[in-house]
This record gives sequence, C-alpha cells and structure tokens, in this order.
Amino acid sequence: TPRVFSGIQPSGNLTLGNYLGALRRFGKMQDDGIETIYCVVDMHAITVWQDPAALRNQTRELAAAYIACGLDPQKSILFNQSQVPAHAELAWILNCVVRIGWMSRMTQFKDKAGKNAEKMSLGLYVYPALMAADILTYKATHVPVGEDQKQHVELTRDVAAKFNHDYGVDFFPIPDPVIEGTGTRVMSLRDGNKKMSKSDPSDKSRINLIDDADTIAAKIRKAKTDPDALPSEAAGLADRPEARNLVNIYAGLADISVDDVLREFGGQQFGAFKPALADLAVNHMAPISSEIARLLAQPDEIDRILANGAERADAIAAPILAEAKQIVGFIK
Ligand code: AQP
Repeated sequence: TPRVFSGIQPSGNLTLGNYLGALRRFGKMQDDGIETIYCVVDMHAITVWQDPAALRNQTRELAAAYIACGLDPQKSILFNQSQVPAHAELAWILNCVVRIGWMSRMTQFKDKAGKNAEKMSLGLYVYPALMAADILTYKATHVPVGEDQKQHVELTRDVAAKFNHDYGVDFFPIPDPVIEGTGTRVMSLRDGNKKMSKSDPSDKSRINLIDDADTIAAKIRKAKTDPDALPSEAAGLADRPEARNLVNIYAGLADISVDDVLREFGGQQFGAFKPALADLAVNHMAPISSEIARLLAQPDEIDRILANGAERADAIAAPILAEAKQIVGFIK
C-alpha cells in the first residue's frame, strides 16, 4: 500500500519555494485516499544553530502553515520529528550503512557549507542519513519534494537497498521521489541561478508565506529581470533565468503550464507582467497568511495536534524500528 512521507525544516521564513515545491502538494495527496505522514523536522533544523525560543515558534508556525495550506490533521498525520524517537534511533543504524563517500557527493552540503566545511556541524554533514531514517522508519513509498531534494531521496534509495543487501533481507521498500508540476524549482528573485531559500541572507530574494500584500508586490516589482519582452514560447526562456523564474512562479500559482502563461503574456514587457504576477501572488498568499496568523493565536491547540500526530506516527514507526534492530542483531 502506498504511504507518503515528507518533511520541512522549521528554520523560519517559509518561502514561496517551500509552498510551490512542497506544501501546496501535500493537501492534494491526502485527498487521494493515500496514507500521508507530514513532519516538522526540528532535528534537521538544529544542524544549524537555532535560538531555542525561536525554534519553538518556528515549529508552531510551520505546523500552522501545513494546515493553512490544506493539510487536515485528521486525515494526515502531522507531528514534529523529535517527538518520535525512531527517527534518531534508525538514523544511527543507517549511519553505519551509509558510506562516507556517498555523503561527500551531496551537493546541498557543499552549497550550504561553501568554503567552511570544516566549521559546519557534523549533523549538517550526516543530515541525509537522518532524512533516510525519516522516510524508512515508516516504510514510506512516495516522497513529494522539490527538485533540490532529489539527490537526498536517491541516497535514501541507495541506503535502503544496501541495508537489505547487507543483512540479506527484503525489509525496506525503495521509495520514489515525487517531483512533478511547475514550481518544483523556484529560484531567488535576485539571482535566477540560485534557489529561493529560507536561509538566504537577503529577504528580497524570496517571498515569505507571511509577507503582507505590499511587501509581496514590492518584492516582485524589484525582482531582477532583463530588458526584453516575454517570448511567445517556452524555448525563448532558455537563457533567461530570471524571466523563466517569474513565468514559472506565475504558472505554479495559477496551476497552468508555462506555455499557457506565454500565450497570455508573450510579447509583453515586465512592466505589464510584474503587476499581474504580484496580483496573482497576493490573492493566492493572503488567505494563507491570515489563516496561519489565526492558528498561531492558539499555540496550545497546535501543540495538541502535534502531540496527537506524534502518537499516531510512533505507532507506525516503533514496530518497524524494532524489526530493524532485531535484523541487525540487537537483543531486546
Ligand atoms: N526554491 C524551492 N523551489 C521548490 N521547492 C523548494 N523547497 C525548498 N526550496 C524550494 C522544498 O521545500 C521542502 C522543504 O525544504 P526544507 O525546509 O526541508 O529544506 P530546504 O530544501 O533546504 O529548503 P530551504 O528553503 O532552502 O531551507 P534552508 O534555507 O533552511 O536550507 C522540500 O521538499 C524542498 O524540496
């Protein structure tokens, strides 16, 4: 039976990228009658230092965002990672299955660490093994993510296969990444070759889920572009990363194809396209941000939802972990 798992880090500033690449698709999947498990991955968040009080707020804000974007905590399981001990325990076992060479090839670590690799936490380096544990401790079969997480899901597949091979079992299913539709790769508003990211030091590089209408409009108005008019077909965007990004965002928000956007706006200047995009973004995001604010006014209710989700998650994860421990030879 298909089982979906995905997670997002509560590291602040949820972006339009997180929304189009992940959040928006989660609610849709749950409606297809599939078992869906969504996690606020607070253990991943501390791979980079987080102020403890801020982390608590960001965790609640992300839980609220999941719900505001259509996740129903009755239909899906919604919880924070640190409340279910199987994640950490299985991660240790998988740390012993993963090879150092595999980790060294992970591009996200290289991007985040830059020239400072020696000064980053060990947790940031082994993050993909924890992510593999997140997925495998539920024997999840499908993992909806943005393009940027594809390599980590592929590593998860390799870890699952190596565990099965090393212990001569057919225990972990090999999970599939689900990367589809427009908006799986939203780029920075300041640099069309860099992904839109929560942790980008420039707030102007991203649209935050909680930005108000004026801020969203201003950020789109100031977004980097080139002087040319929009082309009439997608091929014309090939060497124009900033233009391509804004058209992709439009397509993602309107849930139409890039060709459809260009049929409407081809030949027009950014002076005309940007206000249309700003209107679309504001109309789309405003109800979400006000719903997040409404939910955040009741933090106890959010904590209750997370605790309840954690209990249901644990009921699935604990027996799978127990079996994994038995397979590797631990006495109970
Ligand atoms: N720019 C993006 N376009 C499409 N999808 C994106 N995602 C993130 N950025 C984009 C998707 O959002 C989900 C959650 O991501 P995450 O919080 O686990 O970490 P991340 O991928 O590292 O995202 P950020 O925003 O760049 O966070 P920081 O800056 O903290 O590292 C994933 O499904 C991801 O694909």
